[in-house]
Amino acid sequence: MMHPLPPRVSVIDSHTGGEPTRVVVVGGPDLGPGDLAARLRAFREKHDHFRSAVVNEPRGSDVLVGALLCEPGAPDCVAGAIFFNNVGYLGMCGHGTIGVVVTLAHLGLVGPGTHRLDTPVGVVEATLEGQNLVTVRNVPSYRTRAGVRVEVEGIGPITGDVAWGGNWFFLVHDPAPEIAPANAERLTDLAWRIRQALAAQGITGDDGHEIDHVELFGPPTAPGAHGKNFVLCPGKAYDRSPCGTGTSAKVACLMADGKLREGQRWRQEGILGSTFDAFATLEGGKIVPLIQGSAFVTSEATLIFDEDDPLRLGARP
Ligand code: PYC
Repeated sequence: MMHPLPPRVSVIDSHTGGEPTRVVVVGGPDLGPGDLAARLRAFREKHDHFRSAVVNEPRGSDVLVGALLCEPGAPDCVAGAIFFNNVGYLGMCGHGTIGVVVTLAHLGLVGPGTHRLDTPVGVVEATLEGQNLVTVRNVPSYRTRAGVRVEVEGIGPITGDVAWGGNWFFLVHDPAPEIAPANAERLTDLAWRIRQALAAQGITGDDGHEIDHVELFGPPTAPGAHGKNFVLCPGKAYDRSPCGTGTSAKVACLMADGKLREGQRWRQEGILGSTFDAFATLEGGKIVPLIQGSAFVTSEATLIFDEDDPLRLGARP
C-alpha cells in the first residue's frame, strides 16, 4: 500500500505547562469538504500514516500532541484544528488549543482578542490575553455517572465519576500515590489498569464511547492550587500539563456536586507543578468551562521525509 508523504512538512512546536503541541503549518493533507467531524474521518481513513509520521518517533515522541490546521466548517472561525497523538485522534485538546492560538499569534495570523476555532466536537473560543496567556471557552462539559465502582486487577475496587470535557474521562475518587514525576511509572500503571478495567467491564461514555483518559488526584503543592492531577492519555503517555479537557471534566463534576459555584476559580495543578485556572459558566443550563493557561513557542522546524527512510512513517518502540 502506498503511503505518500510530502518531502517536507513545516511545523511549529510549543509547550503549554510542559505538554508539547506540534502545529502542522505547511504540508498537511487535504481533508476535503465537510464539517470537522467529516474531515477527521478523512484524516483517520486516508491519512493516518501522516499522523504517525509527524508525532511518532523518530521525528516526534509519545508525549507529543499534533494539531492539523484546516478549513473550518463552522462560520466565523479563524481555523479548524484536528488534534492527534501517538495512537489516534482527540475530540478536543485544551493545552493544544492554547498552543495553537499562541502559534497563530507567533505567525502574526491572530492578535490579542477572542478567536473561534472549529474542532471535531464543536466550536471553542480562545481569547489571547497577551503574548502567551490564553483563555479557552471549551465545549459544554458534564458528568454522566457518579460514584461508579470498577474492579481493577491487582488493585481491587476503585470508585470514580464518568465525565465529558471534550474527551471522555474517568475521575478517580480513591487517593493516588503522590502526584510527582518520581512516581510517574506507578501512576501510569495504576491509571492504565483502571482504563483496561473500565473497558473490560463495559463502563463507557455516551453512545458506548470508550473512556480513554483516566484522571487521578492528590493534594496540591503549587501556590493557590485547589487540586493536583495526573492524566493518562489514550496512548499511555501522561499529560505534563493539568490537561484542559480533564480540568473541564473536573469542573463539571465539582459543579454537579455543588462544590464549585458559577464564576468561582478552580486552580488545577498538573504533575510538573504547572497550573490552569478554570471557571465555569452556566449557559442554557449547560456547564461551559473556561480554562486559562500559557504556552510558549519552542521551535520552528521542517520535518524531512526521505523516500528511502525506512522509518519515515513513524514508529513506536
Ligand atoms: O489539554 O485537553 C488537554 C489534553 C488532552 C490530552 C492531552 N492534553
